[in-house]
Amino acid sequence: LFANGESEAPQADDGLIVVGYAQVGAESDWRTANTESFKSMFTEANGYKLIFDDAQQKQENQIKAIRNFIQQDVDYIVVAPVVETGWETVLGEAKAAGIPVILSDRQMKLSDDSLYTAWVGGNFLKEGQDGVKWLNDYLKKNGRDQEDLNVVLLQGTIGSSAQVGRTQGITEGLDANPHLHLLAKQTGEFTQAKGQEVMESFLKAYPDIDIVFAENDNMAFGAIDAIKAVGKVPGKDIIIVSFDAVHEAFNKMIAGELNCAVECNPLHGPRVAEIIQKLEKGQKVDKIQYVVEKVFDQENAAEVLPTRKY
Ligand code: GYE
Repeated sequence: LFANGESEAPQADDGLIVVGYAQVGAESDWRTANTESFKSMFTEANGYKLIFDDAQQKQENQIKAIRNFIQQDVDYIVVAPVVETGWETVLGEAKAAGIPVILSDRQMKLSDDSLYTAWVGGNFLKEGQDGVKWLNDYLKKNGRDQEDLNVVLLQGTIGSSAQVGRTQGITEGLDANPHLHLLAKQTGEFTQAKGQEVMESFLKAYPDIDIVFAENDNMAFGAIDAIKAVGKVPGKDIIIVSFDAVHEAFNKMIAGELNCAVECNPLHGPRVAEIIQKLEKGQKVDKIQYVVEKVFDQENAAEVLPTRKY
């Protein structure tokens, strides 16, 4: 109690490390798992106060959130950037305020890499390459590698590093195989509803689609519904390859409706906490930290599902 009888204003961050997390949104199962990973790691019991912001897939909202974090003088700012570009000004403000910025999940393309301390996430280019490699192996195993096949691509949020990397890996891989013909590519914004809508329009425009690449599982789920609606069998009449490998993707592989899910691990909470703990101790951290990821298909889905964490 103060002399005037008033008690000190409660300090929520007493002794706690305050972390502001500028999250992309809630567009997919992957994203929900990522949010959950941060919320369960950055608890008071673990010594943190988390200020969480959902930007609803809009960069302008994320910029506002970061400015808010700066104003509140948080100890660390974590950003999963919606898109790659356009961050210099606001990160310059964080730097001027002396607040370290850690990137997680998607990357930024910056003119000055000293604007962030470290990044941890998946290797999206490699994921795209792995998806095509799986397809080539699968076609060979099934005696279809000499067949001419038509492909469509459902892309993620245009300009996000997850989209940029996966699209590059997929399209370069398709270009290298003269039997695979990319008919069209379009964004489905990483959501199931938009994935379904775009797939419906693809099916109308192109009656002979053999293969779909969906840059995340949720768009693949939408595509599966669109394919069923035109009386075709997903996973058989049309081969589907997707990315993330969330629980429901395993269920769909076990049901025979999805052929392949390239893993992208969303459980970055503990990884970011480890970076923060090192920085707290004054230790050096690796600037770029890729998470190792696998590829799953109908042959191993049932066996692997019980061990999946998201
Ligand atoms: O694949 C998708 C999510 O950035 C890797 O964002 C992430 C992607 C993930 O909406 O499901």
